[in-house]
Amino acid sequence: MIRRERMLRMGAGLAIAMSMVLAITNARAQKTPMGRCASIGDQEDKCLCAKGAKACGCTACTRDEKCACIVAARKAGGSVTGKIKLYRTRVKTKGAKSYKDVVVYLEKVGKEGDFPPPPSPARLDQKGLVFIPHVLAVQKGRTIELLNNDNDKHNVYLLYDLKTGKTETKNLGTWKPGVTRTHVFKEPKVVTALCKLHLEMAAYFVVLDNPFFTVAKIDGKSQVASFTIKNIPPGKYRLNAWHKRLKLKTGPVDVVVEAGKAAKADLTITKSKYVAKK
Ligand SMILES: [Cu+2]
Repeated sequence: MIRRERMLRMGAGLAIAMSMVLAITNARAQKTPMGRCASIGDQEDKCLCAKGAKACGCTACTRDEKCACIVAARKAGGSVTGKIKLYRTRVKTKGAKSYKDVVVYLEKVGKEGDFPPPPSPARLDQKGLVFIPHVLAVQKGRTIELLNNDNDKHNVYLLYDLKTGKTETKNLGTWKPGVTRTHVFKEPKVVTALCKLHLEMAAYFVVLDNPFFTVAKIDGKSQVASFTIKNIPPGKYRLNAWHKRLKLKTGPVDVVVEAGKAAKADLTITKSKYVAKK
């Protein structure tokens, strides 16, 4: 009898807690729709509304495909699509620390502040003694959640080169299983992430100026990667790429983006010794 009562009381407590969570969620949901739509971050086909953004006049954001902001951006913007080929080399594309990832990005688009980072966080997980993903491309200013989904403690230790040529280090700390911490990079750079407790763990943050990038994957068999960067405002840009070991054979290429059209641009990456000297 006593046990039953306790169960009932727990059930009632749970119901109250759940209704409180629902009430809070509803209150939040009601607040956001009147905000203006910022941009389509990270090429996601989702509407990302952020307060104070002036990029479009979407006053009733629906956060989905039908959002007027997305439709307008698609009509107004163009895309860049192409292939990344390897010159005189092959890479391993299997395994947690493979060489399959190529970050393709546009160097300068618009003015500072034209494309605020998405309000939703990016994620770097730690699971099975592996950082997931191995390469995380992220817009500067976007919050990154650093998860520990293992049964063991993990540490995140950052390494990056300064403009002076020196290497800077930053220890973000060590945390327990189930704990998530956050970090924000304010400047574009390439950062290596390590775990001091598990020396085999490594990941790369490629921090970029704007949301016009993608992480292309090299196919193991063909050794070619395909990419598309969408919703780009019309203009002339420089297309660049980052790979953890290979470099662009002839440097960044110029691309002209026109509204509603797909510009084609192929890139070749290779070992440093084959990179064309300027
Ligand atoms: Cu670790």
